[in-house]
Amino acid sequence: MDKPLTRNLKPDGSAATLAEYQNTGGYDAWRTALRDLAPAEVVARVKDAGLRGRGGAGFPTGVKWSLVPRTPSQKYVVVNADEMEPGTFKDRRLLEGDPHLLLEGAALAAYAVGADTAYIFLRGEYIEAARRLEHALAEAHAAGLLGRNILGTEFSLDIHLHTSAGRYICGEETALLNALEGKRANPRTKPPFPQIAGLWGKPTVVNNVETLCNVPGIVAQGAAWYKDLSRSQDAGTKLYGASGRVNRPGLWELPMGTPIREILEEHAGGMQPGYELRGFLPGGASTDFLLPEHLGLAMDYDTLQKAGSRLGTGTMIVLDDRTCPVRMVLNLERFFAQESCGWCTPCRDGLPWVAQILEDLVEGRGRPEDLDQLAKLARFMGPGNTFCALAPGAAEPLQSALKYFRGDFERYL
Ligand code: L3W
Repeated sequence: MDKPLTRNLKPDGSAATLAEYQNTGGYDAWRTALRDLAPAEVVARVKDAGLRGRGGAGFPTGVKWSLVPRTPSQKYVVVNADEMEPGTFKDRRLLEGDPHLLLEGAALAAYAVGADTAYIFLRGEYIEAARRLEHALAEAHAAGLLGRNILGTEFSLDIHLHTSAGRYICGEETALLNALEGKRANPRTKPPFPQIAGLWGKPTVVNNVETLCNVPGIVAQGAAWYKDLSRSQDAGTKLYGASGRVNRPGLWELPMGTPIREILEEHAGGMQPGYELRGFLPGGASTDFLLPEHLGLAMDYDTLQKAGSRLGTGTMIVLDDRTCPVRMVLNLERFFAQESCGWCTPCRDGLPWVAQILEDLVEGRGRPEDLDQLAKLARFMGPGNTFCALAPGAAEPLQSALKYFRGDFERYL
C-alpha cells in the first residue's frame, strides 16, 4: 500500500463502496485497534509515525491526541471538512472518492481519545460529498462498524454529518466549534485549546480530512512503514496539487518531500505554451510566494518554512508571466476581506484597507507612500495581533509579493 490516501480513488470519480474499500484492506485497522490495541497504543503509533496536520498548520497529530485528558468524560472528535482555502481541492477528492477512508480514520481518532461522538463539519457547497458521506455512514452503521457495541466490543461511536453555513472562517477550528454549537462563527481565544475545552466545553480533537485519512494506514502498517513512504524528514505521503497555467492542473499523492520541480514539471506537465513561471503560492492562498529559484526545494514543512513560506495545504497556485501579481494579490485580499468575521481590528479594518489600496493602485489612483502603507498593514495583521490565522494568512501573499514583485507595484504609480 504505497499510496495510502488514493489507492481507492477511481478515474471516473465515483465513490468506493464499502465492499470495494474492504477489498483493499479497509477497516482492517479499525478491527485490529478494537481487538488488539489499547487507545494509548493507537495514539503512540500515530505519534511515532510523525504524522503532521494536513489542514495547513502541520501540528503533530499524535501530540494533539495525547493532550486530551485521560479521565473519563464526554469527548468529541470533529473532522474539519470545511475546505475553502483558495486553490485547495484535496479533501474534496478524498471525501467524494473514498468516504470510508475518512470514516475509518475518524473512528480510530475517536477510539484513541475516548470519544463516543464525532461530527464531520463539511463545507456547505460540497453537496456531492455530503450525499456520499451519508451513504457511507449508513453502510458502516448497517455493517456494525459504527454505532452501539461495535463488532461486539464495549466501544460505541456515532458519527454525524453537519454541513457548514458557508463561510471561510467556519474552517478555523474554534470558529468551527462555535458554528457547530449554533453560535456565530467567531474564533475563540486559545488557550484553552480544543483538546482541553472544545465542543460545548468538552475535550475535543479537531483534525483535517487528509490528516485522518492517513491514520488507518499508520495503525495497520506501523510507524516505520509510514516514515519510509517519505523522501524527507517529514513522514508519509502528501496530496500535492497545482492550479494555474500549467498543462495538467490536478492532484497527486506523492512522497512527502518531493521536489517542487518534479511536481510542477512532471506531474503538472510544466507551463502551458507561451507562459513562463514567475512564482507560486505553495499551499493555498495563505502562504508566501516562492520563486522559480525555489523549484529545487523539497515540498515539506521545514524546508518551506526555512525558505520563508509554508507548506500550507500543499496545493500550489501558479503565477505566470502574463498575470499581474498585484491584481492576483488584490483578488486574494478581496476574498479575505469578505470572509473576515470582524471579530478583531487588524482583520476587520486591515483587510478592507489593503484591498482598497490595491484597488486604487491598479486603477491608477496610487500614491508613492502606498507601498509602505501596505507593508505596515501586513505587519499589523501578522501573527500575535489577531484571534486566528485568517489575517496573518492573508498577510503572507501580500508581504511576499511586495518583496519579490515590487517593480510590478511601482509600475502602477
Ligand atoms: C495544543 C498548543 N494544541 C497549536 C493545535 C491547534 C490546531 C493546530 C494548528 O490554522 C493554518 C493557518 C492557515 N497546544 C497548540 C495546539 N495547537 N498549538 O494545532 O494550530 P495553529 O494555531 O498553528 O493553526 P490553525 O489556527 O489551526 C490553520 C493555514 O492553515 N491554511 C489554511 C487552510 C485552510 C483549509 C481549508 O480551507 N480547509 O485547510 C493554509 O495554509 O493559514 O496557518 O488544531 O489547536 N500549544
